[in-house]
Amino acid sequence: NKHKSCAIWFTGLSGSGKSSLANALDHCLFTKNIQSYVLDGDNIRHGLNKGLGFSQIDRKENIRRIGEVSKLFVDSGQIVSTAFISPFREDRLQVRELFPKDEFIEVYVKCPISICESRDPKGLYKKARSGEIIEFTGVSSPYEEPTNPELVIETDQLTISESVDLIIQYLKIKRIL
Ligand code: GGZ
Repeated sequence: NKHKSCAIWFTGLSGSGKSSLANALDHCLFTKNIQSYVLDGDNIRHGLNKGLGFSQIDRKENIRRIGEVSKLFVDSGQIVSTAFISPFREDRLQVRELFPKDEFIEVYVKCPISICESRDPKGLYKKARSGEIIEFTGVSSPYEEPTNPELVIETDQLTISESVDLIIQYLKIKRIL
């Protein structure tokens, strides 16, 4: 079970399916006896990044720290999957530059906002539309689409398991698995 370690950087709108995909991939890697870990809002924004909000400056710092932590996971030999909106191209580019080219895989989790909004599991889009939440990505704060992601996964077109298969296939082609 020798594998290369890398960071799999999921980016996309709230409700696009980043966390679901990262967790499904993590589970799949676990069944292959590959060391893997998921960083997401639950374990980062409530801990290390408690106190950071959603202004452009706070998001930048959020992403910068997550990039540095991801690097530590890769140094420790794991495959780390991160599930953050990371809406700004410049911030994602800054993270990319922390890694050798073949150890950073940007996955654009692409989904029309109308569908993300119809999912709205936490009712956040509704609150954003009413103005109860300000600077909400896609509504009142920008999402800058990746221009050159390693992978694009259209979550309104594929099941989670089909999406995981695409990522696994990519990792095999790149000789990471
Ligand atoms: C975007 C927000 C906001 C605002 C709270 N804008 O669907 P969720 O709930 O579970 O995921 C969203 C999460 C986004 O945090 P990230 O750390 O991924 O964002 S970033 O990468 O831009 O720093 C959403 C919730 O936090 N949330 N307020 N204003 N998402």
